[in-house]
Amino acid sequence: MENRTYTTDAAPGDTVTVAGWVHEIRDLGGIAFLILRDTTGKIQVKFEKDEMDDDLVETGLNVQRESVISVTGDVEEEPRAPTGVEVTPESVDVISEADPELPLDPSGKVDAELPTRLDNRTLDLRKDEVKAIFEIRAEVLRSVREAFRDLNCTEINTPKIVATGTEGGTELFPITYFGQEAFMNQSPQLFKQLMVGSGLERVFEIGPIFRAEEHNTPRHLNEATSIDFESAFYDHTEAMDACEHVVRSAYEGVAENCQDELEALGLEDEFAAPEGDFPRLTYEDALNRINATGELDEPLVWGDDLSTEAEHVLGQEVGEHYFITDWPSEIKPFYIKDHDDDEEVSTGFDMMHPSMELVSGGQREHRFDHLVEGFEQQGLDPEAFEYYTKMFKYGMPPHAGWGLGGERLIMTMLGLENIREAVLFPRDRQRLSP
Ligand code: AMO
Repeated sequence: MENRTYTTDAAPGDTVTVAGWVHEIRDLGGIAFLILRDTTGKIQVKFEKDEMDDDLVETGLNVQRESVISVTGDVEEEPRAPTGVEVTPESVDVISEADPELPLDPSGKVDAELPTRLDNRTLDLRKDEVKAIFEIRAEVLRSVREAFRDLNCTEINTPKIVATGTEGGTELFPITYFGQEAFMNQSPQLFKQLMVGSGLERVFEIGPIFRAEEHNTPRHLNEATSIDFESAFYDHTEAMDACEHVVRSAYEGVAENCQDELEALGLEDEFAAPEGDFPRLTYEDALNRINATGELDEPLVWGDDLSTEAEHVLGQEVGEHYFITDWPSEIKPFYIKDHDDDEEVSTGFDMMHPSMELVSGGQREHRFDHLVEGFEQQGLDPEAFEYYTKMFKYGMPPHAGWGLGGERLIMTMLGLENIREAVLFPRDRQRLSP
């Protein structure tokens, strides 16, 4: 639109054309105010009924809320207006009239349940506090990319339609691929590993992962955004350092560039980037600390995975981001390397927020014979993965990496109650559209 001025740029003395949505109309009798909203903010438009053309007043005050209009007029200082300025209109153009019945109220005066909000995301994102989540999400991804650049990584994109799963067979979404069975990829795991053996060495990917999780929970999605890292010549401790850098950078980017958004969410005072190094607890330490609280019905024993409840108990004990290292080999996937001096213990790690797991990673098995053995032990057919394993015969460096759940990072950062709040159009058991 030619000559359009954003509402926040409209300064006293200017003649402007502002365009956006009718947020509110307040008719006080002789005088009426229309509040116009655009992506930058809101501006007051003043109608003095006796002094203005009747048609202009009628157009401006009879328009339905949430209609798209443009207003041309002079901007003046007005301390009583919400932003300190107001526009006296010369013309009002109704560009797209809204239905009087709205499925949800973007002014937020009437609360809507999450399903209604998700069904009407366009209207939902007209609310400052909802829009703020997605502005912050964009900032997180920008900061994360920047952090990967600090680490000299190359961004890659790998296939989402694949022939085999990697993260457990029951969570796969099968699809038909020209008459052949195929799946939506659960993780870029094998592809990112293949790239550390290429000339690229250190890579990252930000992309969708697909998990056919059986149950709806507040922290699981069927399509999530994974932030994946993999580096040649890294061990698991170096991978953890990189993980810390990336997560901290995401927080710092938001703290630095999203003050208005944090304010819209009421988080401006409490938001802070994690300070200091993330504590690194071994799995054994973790079990001991959980068991010592006596809060679980049954104490955990070596080889148990951590239940949601166990994660909460430990999260409360630690109270900040932390790693759990040295997991039992038997509960980590085939691609995770065991410690050289004890094959019962793996180099696998998880990075936790006090409320949930955010990251899994580890050093990888790069020795061909051990890798093939690992497949067999997990009941997977190494031949189905030949495209992957064979590259381990042609010079594969030791390497390590991790995968970070993008929505969980945003959810925990902003204290959202449901992971769906951090996704525009979530996919879960009930939700395939929009
Ligand atoms: P994992 O399966 O633990 O590891 O996934 C890594 C991280 O991705 C996020 N995540 C999810 N978020 C929302 N909904 C889901 N259904 C979901 N599933 C996973 C979590 C989790 O910690 N290949 C390995 C990573 C690696 O070793 O590099 C992997 O996929 O935050």
